[in-house]
Amino acid sequence: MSDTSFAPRIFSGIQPSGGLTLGNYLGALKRFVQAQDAGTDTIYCMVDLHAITVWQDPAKLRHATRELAAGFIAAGIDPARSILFNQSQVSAHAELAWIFNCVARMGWLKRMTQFKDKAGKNAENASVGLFAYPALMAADILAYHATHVPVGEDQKQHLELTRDIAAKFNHDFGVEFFPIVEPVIEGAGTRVMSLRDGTKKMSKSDPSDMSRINLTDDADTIAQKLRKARTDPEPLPDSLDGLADRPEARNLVNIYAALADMTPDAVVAQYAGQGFGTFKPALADLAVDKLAPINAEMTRLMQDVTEIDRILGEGAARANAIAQPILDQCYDIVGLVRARA
Ligand code: ATP
Ligand code: LTN
Repeated sequence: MSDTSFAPRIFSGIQPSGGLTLGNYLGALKRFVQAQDAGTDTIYCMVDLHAITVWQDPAKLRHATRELAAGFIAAGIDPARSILFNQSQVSAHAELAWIFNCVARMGWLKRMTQFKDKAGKNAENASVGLFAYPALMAADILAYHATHVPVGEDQKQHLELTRDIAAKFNHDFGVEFFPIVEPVIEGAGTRVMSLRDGTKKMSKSDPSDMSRINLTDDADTIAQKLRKARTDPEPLPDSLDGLADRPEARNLVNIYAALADMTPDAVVAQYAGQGFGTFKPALADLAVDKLAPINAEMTRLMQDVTEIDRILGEGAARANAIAQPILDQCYDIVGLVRARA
């Protein structure tokens, strides 16, 4: 059920915690561009405050933030039509996150699987920020009264928490102030899996570079990684049911479908009976075809980081103009005195 009392507005974020992967492209960036091109009000954010919940080398963080901005633009985000900025330049995110730290319950955050995965066995030594991460994510979205959030499947639980925070705030203060957001998770590319293990998500933080395709990989590297991707000796079946217990094969079919804008059913119908000796080179050609122009444009944009910083500054000013009045109203609802002229 979507919240009809708020105008449709899309918000999403990506962490500048490393290079972009094919998973980020298919699960997030590609959808961001579709939403923008459909004429929806779109706000996209490089969530640098989320990135520092785990250690980031300052010089690398700066580089990753600019490279991520270049990735957004190269993939088709137009800073004139979408608002594009980095989170730390708009203080409303951190301020609203504090309010939400006081709304969210310990028990809710303890259930978050991303925290458990990222903190691992050494949870006592994880940062407080890593634990509180979902309250900041809720603030990102709700500071703009966004109604729809396109993300990959791994973020579903965080969006449910965002809904819980909005509902509890509205209930506690007797208002209808924050919208109950809708996750937008659909299609074949919402969970791209590792090329080495079809049961693990493709991740920019996986120690093995062979497990992922980076948007900065050149054509030969992409072809080589797909050729070496783990599969099985069977040919492709004639229906998707035949891939139920073949996760690696299913992943490559999904990637093909998402890149070609086809359904996975149509892909197996086209390649039924063919082995991976045929399918993998076809997939490599398709991937290179789609990713090479993005790669080339990122390289070009990265030659002028002053221009990237200018775009982010301008985006931050536009974002702030929306978020600040919402934050002011929120503080007033909570009973925080605002006496400055
Ligand atoms: P890490 O892999 O290091 O945990 P991440 O790439 O998951 O980082 P973000 O950069 O914040 O973290 O993710 C940005 C967006 O990309 C999110 O919407 C996320 O759901 C999506 N995404 C990330 N990995 C995948 C994947 N393998 N398949 C589909 N979508 C993905
Ligand atoms: N938690 C997300 C990144 C993220 C985000 C957001 C996504 C931070 N804030 C707001 C959508 C909306 C991740 O780790 N992929």
